[in-house]
Amino acid sequence: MFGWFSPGFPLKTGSLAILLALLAGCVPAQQANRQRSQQTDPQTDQQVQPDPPSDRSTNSASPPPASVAQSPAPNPPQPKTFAATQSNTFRVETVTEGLEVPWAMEFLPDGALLVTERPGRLRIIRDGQLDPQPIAGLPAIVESGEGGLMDLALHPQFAENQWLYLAYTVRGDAGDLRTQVSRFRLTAAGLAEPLVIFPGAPGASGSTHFGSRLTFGQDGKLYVTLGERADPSRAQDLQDLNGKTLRLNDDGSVPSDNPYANRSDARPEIFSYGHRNAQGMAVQPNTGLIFQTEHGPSGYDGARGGDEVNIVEAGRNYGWPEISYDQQGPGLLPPLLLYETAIAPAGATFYTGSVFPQWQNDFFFANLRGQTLIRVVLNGSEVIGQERLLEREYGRLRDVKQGPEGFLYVATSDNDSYGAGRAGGDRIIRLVPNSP
Ligand SMILES: [Ca+2]
Repeated sequence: MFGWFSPGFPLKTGSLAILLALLAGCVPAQQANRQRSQQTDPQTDQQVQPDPPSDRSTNSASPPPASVAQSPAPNPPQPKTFAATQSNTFRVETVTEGLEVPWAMEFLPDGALLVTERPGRLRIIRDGQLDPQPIAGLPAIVESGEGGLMDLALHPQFAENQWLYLAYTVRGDAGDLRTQVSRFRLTAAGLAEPLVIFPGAPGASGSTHFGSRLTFGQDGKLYVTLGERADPSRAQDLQDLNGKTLRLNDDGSVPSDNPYANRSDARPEIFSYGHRNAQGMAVQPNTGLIFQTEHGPSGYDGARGGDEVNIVEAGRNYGWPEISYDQQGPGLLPPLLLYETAIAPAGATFYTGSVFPQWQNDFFFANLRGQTLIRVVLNGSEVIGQERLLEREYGRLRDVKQGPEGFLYVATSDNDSYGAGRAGGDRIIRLVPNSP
């Protein structure tokens, strides 16, 4: 069962011993967490430290719903192997550079590429040319640490309604920083008809763990990731929206079939919980399953590493901070994929194009610290194997999207607060097949 980790991601013997002890039922998860933290030397680099959390309690969670509490312990990870395929069939082209922390990309129906820059600009690339003028009409955005202008999403009927959604950081009434989501109509003159569809939940004074990715599901609902604002216990508190995935209607109202819609002791917006900081999300084409990438501990809140890929489902608890890495606990879902060495996973997509036929329906996600694009080969929710592309060739990678011609576009992030900086600014590059 420990072949779950492909050869590139070896399982350390310390965590193996803890997992065996957990399976034997003799070490509570919290104890195992402490043991593991003591066994692993924290790595040090230019990671910024968050402000002190306001509450270190790990026991403030509302009790899980009966359906979750009674669910059986998840199956242990199954053996996985590397995909045999080598993807050295592409070349890399630079689409544009001179960007500042491009956080998210979306292609418009006409083939133009929209790009958010975290300082608070929305850019557009038409026919390979970056418009020097940012798109007008953005709201007031606070750039602070990991916060600023983050994700964008197009409404499923964008061609008819031109609705565009942005997730961005604002300052709340209490002076806190929080993630807000607004809808706009994209016009030739810029963004129009602004409508705040999610005003944001009370956040924190610090500038880390905002999330925030926006993705429409195949059910037409808008899914929103919110980080736990460097206050781990909030991820388990069902009356706090931080550390959650939210599920909203396209106007921000709450769907009546949300898992906690009829509970008085939980927020109805919540779809899944126990998340630390999910910065990638994509819907699997044939199944509608929602895949997320999530950052594991950074050293101050657990041994650095333990990054995750999860499939998020209604009402489920993804464990943070009760479990991380390969720990297990009743009603807590372990990750689909675990990366013991920190890679800082970010934006994600599924490939559905035709110019890379060997990549059909594969899951791709960009990695910041890992400076790589990871390709995961799947059979539904079963991992067949994975492969690392572009590793340490183009710096920190923030987002990945498929272009209209089937090329794979990747945004770099060397000019954020963790990056080394790059004189030419951040880039958008694309993977183009060598033999079209
Ligand atoms: Ca987790």
